[in-house]
Amino acid sequence: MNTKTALVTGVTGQDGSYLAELLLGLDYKVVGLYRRSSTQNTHRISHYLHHKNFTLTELDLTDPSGVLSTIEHYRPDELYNLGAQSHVGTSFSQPTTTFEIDAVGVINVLEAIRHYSPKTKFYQAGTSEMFGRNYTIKNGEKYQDENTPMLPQSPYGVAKLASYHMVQIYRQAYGLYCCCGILFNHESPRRGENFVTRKITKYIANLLKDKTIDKLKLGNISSYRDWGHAQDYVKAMYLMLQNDQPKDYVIATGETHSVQDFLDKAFKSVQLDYNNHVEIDSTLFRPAEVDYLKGDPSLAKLELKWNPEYSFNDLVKNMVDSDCANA
Ligand code: NAP
Ligand code: F7E
Repeated sequence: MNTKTALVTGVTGQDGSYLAELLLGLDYKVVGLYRRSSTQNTHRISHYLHHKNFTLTELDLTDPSGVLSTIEHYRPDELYNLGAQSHVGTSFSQPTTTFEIDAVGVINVLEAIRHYSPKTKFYQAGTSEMFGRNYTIKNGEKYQDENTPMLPQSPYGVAKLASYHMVQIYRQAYGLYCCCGILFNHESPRRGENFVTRKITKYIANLLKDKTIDKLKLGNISSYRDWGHAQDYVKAMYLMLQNDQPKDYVIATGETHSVQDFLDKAFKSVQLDYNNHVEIDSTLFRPAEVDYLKGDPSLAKLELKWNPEYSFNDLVKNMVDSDCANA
């Protein structure tokens, strides 16, 4: 029997919902932390809300006293910090809020662990957005790995980079077990509907139901992303806290595809041509863009024995099928 307790911030989000599910399956006691909202936003976790080992508790990461008292109360074995303002586009219109949650919020958690629960193992949700436009060239191929210098291109990337450095400082200065996953894009049927993949698959499902709907408006479809499946990626988070020592890892598939590739594959999977249904809307372009992301997950594969199960084709199919089934 597992007697471990894990705290998961952002439990109502895509990753939080899958991670809590994984930990419950491993017999953990899971405390899911969510931010209060005026309407119910627990649809992703409704199937285990009443699980005997699951507790749902309110916490806003920007509230230092709430963070301190929650961590002091539970003194968890593991804490996964997934709560964030995670939309890159929104970070340009709400830079201060993004920094408060994604950077200062992380300091709140690290301070609480340092003072009240120094044995807690801490996972911070880092991101490939921290690399910005930088890449390394190996064997003629462009990619990003743990040694690629980071130069973010968005307020979101800057906030996440600040928290990445904070994690390293708390590890070195105070000897805490804290680490940062450098995760590339990961999607699923639970992905928020304002991220490009889900916007596309949700549109396809609506189009199949009603052929008269307006065209799908998209911004820059020539950027490249390394897209994996969220269910594979939460396993890597768990493995990082079971490691011999705290260390930061790139988690990615090692493949890159353009937004246009995703569009093409998703529409073709239901025998449609995206060219007949998509309109480019210049207002959806970002003030600065990350053009190319392709991660090298070799270190995580070697040291964590992490191996993703979903291919790019599986991911697209899973998302289109799920949206069509629920339309
Ligand atoms: P998500 O679906 O947007 O979930 C984020 C969660 O954080 C939501 O539950 C959100 O609650 C919560 N949250 C927002 N502000 C908060 C606050 N002030 N206090 C407490 N909770 C707050 O994001 P995700 O895709 O699951 O990503 C999980 C984490 O990984 C995030 O930190 C994200 O930045 C990072 N990440 C994601 C990816 C990816 O491709 N998915 C890649 C790299 C890193 P509300 O519903 O109330 O907003
Ligand atoms: O954009 C382009 C957009 O918002 C992908 C987050 O999980 O991954 C995610 O950030 C690309 C960009 O993801 C639309 O300009 C075109 O080039 O789906 P996205 P993201 O910005 O890569 C990283 C790793 C994270 O950490 C983040 O939390 O698609 N694009 N048209 C569009 N994007 C959106 N959202 N909407 C459009 O209409």
